[in-house]
Amino acid sequence: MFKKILIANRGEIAGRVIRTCKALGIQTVAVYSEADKDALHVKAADEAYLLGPAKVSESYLNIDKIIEIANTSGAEGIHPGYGLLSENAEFARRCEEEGLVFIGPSPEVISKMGSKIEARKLMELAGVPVVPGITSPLADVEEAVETAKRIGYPVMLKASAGGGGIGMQIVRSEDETRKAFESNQKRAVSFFGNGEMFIEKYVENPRHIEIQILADGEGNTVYLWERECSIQRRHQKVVEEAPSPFLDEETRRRMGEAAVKAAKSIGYKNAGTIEFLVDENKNFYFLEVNTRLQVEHPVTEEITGIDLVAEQLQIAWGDTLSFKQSEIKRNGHAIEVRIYAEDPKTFFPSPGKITKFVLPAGPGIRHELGVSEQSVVTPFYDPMIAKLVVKGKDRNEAIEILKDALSRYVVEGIKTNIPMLQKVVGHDSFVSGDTTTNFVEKYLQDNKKTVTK
Ligand code: MV4
Repeated sequence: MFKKILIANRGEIAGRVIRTCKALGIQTVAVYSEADKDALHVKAADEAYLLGPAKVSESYLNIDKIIEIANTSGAEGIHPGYGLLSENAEFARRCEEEGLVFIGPSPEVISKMGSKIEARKLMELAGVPVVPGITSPLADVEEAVETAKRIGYPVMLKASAGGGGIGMQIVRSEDETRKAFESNQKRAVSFFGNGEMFIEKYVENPRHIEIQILADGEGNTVYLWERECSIQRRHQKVVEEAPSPFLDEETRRRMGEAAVKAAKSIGYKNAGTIEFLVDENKNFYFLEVNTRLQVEHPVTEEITGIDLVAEQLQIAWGDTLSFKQSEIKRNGHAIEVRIYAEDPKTFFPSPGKITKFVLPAGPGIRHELGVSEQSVVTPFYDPMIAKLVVKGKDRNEAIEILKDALSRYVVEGIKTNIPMLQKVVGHDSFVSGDTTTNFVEKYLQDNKKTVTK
């Protein structure tokens, strides 16, 4: 096993990785920006090195500096966490070149899955169900119009390099297609430096259900059930749970097997997630592959009892998976809510000093924290400050634990989305399992539309 690794991240996920390293006897190297000199991950690690100014381009995205610190500190590998450099193929390649183990999939896999069109094409070839649509980029607006007509409205126009809903739009007519094509292509160019666009049939009222997979270097690939992440606001997930209240055992198994097929077909190694859209009739369609550990990984850990970070480290070190598919259990129900430093009414970030931070404790309550009392939340990074994860013997018990925990969760000095989370979790539609992707729009009087502009 590794003796020492560097964690190229900050916030709760850096703390999460350090915790497992401690349990496995691995020394940890933190990196931080000037804005994070007092951050929790700096204190938690065995060593910590300054990267540079607050701006991510000069700190957490500074590949050269991170690699230099890894080499001089004697780290053998780098865990990228999520976001930041985690899905940057160039970073993974640079690590390899420098003899550092990138704790994640290969640069080739990251790069292929970063292109939504390429991913669609590969999955279609592998026999994984994809939404009806095309597998090569649209040449121009005329081809977009022809393709949309052939597929049948409504369709979804998407940027191949897309993420976070950018460069994506539902279109319901030829007129809309003409208007949407150029504007979304422009946005894709400015955000991703890549204007490749494609079209898919629009799946109405879908759920977002993703499958966690683990794959070692010998081709052993398993699925660790699903996470339902349908409750989102503007492509920002808010509540995630496992298992999905929507799936039956048959669909669950079919989705798990499709995810394993998807992963094997591209030679996936390490932890990954295969995202699917699931329609009202439980038809599922491949959406994308997330080539990283995800924010919501703890709900899978809670129901399986498997430490996903430990698995990532073992796989990256070259170990064989220590369990077979049939040995992966599923127990109880877990729900995660993301605590954001934001105004619950305007949804604007709410930076500032946390003057009081009192966390609920009790059976079934787990915290992943990026801050503590007296921490200063700066405007430079993602406003997620913590995750609250609960586990019950069933969904109803998990909801009760979550409601109680949220009612006892005290954060003062900054605003948080806790009131909004309480509305979601207390809503009859949530309790009954009606968790589709339009939940927030439909039930929470959030008049800002999610996809259409
Ligand atoms: C879709 C879709 C409906 N039909 N594709 C949103 C994020 C991006 N990765 C893909 N997304 C969607 N793609 C087709 N063909 C609906 C969405 C979508 C969505 C998906 C998951 C979670 C929340 C969502 C909110 C709005 C739209």
